Amino acid sequence: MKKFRTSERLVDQLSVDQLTSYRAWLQYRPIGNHAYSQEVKESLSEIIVETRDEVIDRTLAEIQLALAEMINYCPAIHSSAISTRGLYLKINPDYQEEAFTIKTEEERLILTGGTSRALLYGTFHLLRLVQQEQSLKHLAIEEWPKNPIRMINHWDDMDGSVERGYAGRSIFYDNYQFIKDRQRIHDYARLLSSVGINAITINNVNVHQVETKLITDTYLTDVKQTSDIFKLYGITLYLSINYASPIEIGGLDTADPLNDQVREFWKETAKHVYQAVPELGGFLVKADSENRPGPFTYGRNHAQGANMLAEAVEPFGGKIIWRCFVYNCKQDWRDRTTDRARAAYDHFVPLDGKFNDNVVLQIKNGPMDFQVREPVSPLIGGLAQTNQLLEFQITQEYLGQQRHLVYLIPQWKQVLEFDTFAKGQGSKVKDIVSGELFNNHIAGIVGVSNIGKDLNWTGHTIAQLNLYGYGRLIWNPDLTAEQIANEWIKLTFSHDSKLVDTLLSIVMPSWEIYENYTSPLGIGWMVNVNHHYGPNIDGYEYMTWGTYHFADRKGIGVDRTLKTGTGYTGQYYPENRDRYESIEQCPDELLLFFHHVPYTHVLQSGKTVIQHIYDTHFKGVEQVKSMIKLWESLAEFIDTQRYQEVKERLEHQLWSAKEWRDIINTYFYRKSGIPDQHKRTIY
Ligand code: GCW
Repeated sequence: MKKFRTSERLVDQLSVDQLTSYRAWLQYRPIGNHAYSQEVKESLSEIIVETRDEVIDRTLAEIQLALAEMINYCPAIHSSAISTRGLYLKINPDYQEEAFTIKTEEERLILTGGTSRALLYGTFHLLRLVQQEQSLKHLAIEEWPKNPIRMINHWDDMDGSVERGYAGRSIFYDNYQFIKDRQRIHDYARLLSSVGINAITINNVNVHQVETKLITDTYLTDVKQTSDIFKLYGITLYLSINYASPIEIGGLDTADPLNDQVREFWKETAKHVYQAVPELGGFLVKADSENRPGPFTYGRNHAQGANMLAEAVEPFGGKIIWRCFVYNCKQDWRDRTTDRARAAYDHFVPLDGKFNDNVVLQIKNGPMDFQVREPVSPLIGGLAQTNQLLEFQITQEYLGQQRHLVYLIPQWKQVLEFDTFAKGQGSKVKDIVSGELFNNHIAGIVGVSNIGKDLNWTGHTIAQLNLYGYGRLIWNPDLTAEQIANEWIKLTFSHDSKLVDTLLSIVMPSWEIYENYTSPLGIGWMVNVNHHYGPNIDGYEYMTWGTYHFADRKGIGVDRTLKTGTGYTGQYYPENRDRYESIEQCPDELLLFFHHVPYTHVLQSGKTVIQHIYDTHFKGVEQVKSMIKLWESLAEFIDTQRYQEVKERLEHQLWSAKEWRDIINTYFYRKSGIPDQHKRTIY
């Protein structure tokens, strides 16, 4: 058995430590516990499977690889039982497509799935249990994904760069060509399917000139070859398209959705694309957003735009995923009446119920743009008759760009658990985006990828946890952030209890720590323009992007109330509206998102806003110092490469946190003239 099946070519070039980084959570470390390893060998002595297809072949290869590595045993595969032991793989068409059960029956383990894809998921689940050394003797596992679509969006451009990518270049493209060696894509597909991802877009939502041709013969063979790889792992490929394609590649002078020639162009194009890639999931569209073309140019609305495309892909079972990140990015900063936070709701709620069945709207989790703290987008719950997908950002654009250690699952948990009150109490986001609350045909969650060509996939080793956690969380939103991190630590490093506990104490508070030393109380931004890294409080204050904090010598915050502000609070159902509208009841962490208050305003915590700013910023830096100490205590448990890489990033994080602390504290001290009660150093 080769050391590492999926990357033979890479393996020859890599050191043991490098390979460890590359393997991420699929380590398959040898199991030292002899009794347990014996138990696994007996339970999985052989594999019985009656039907075969390409996904089942992957499944079988995975079991053989994993067991060879973990217990040095390679089970034989049979089409019918020859002993009373072993793992039986069965397909039961009565199961939901992706559901599986794993049951111990006498001496045998029975893994039953709705389809071969479900067997693949069940296998990864079982192998996770083995790596965590959990007994297989009395299994009665029943699993099904809460979200039907579990998708990754790549913002990869064909020149090989990745928009908002912090882990190296694209694994798909270089110099406007598909990369010929597709080993990385294989290994990536395998990682994704191991956490239940079932859909992917491989090109940026900002579709530039060359990428517009992905739906033409120039690239369709490559698209098909890429799709074939993902298909092996049960993942459906989608493409981002340029709304202006009829002009750019169709030779027309318009992209008006009601124009007959435009409609004909899309019908023909869809037909052609589906001939080449019959399994394609559909198209993802960013229209009328941040200078991208869209139906507004022709005085049409987004339902007209989306439905025209939906009709074109409908004969082939295709879907149109339409993004709701639509706002005026050319706003005048002097204009206090326009509020970017309102935009998605204002554009799309009037169109509720007007989209075709094969259209699904993709909504960012917050009304602005993936900040460290935002309220939940009121569009979720606001749309009662429209398919919708929730969009998270796994890549840490505003959260330290994978140089800072930030565990994102706690943030996403808050979003999913948020009660919208759309149908009364208990109308949680997780039940809306799963399609359950409003009985949607198409539903689920999308995440913007955080991987690239870096050997460890994510730049920061601990950022692997965000990808792992994303998959696990959207499969089952009821898992806690701690459970997910616990699993990941055991799979990725070891189950030594000191390591597990220490690493948990590093990752669990990391989001709050990042918030402590960056943008306070829900106000957001305060970053450098364009690249969005590091502090620059007024960076966006006098620009066109609609992201302002309005700090002056007396106070700070955006008044989004109905009474005196932009009226944004009115987009929520009454329970949330009233809570956010009231200065007294608005949660502290969102106060400046909803209200403009004096620095001396007293928070629910009992502190003034200004003292809160000073305290959290001093505290945040101390917390990063503690993280480093904790990490250093793990040196003996972790291979040199991963240990050093994380340590270096943590040291940079400390430097950066100090910059944030001193710049923010100094800025607000100079603006307000109010000293720190504890007389710490402010410049
Ligand atoms: O967060 C912003 C990013 C853009 C991105 C855009 C979007 C792909 O800064 O880089 O473009 O959102 O989500 O469309």
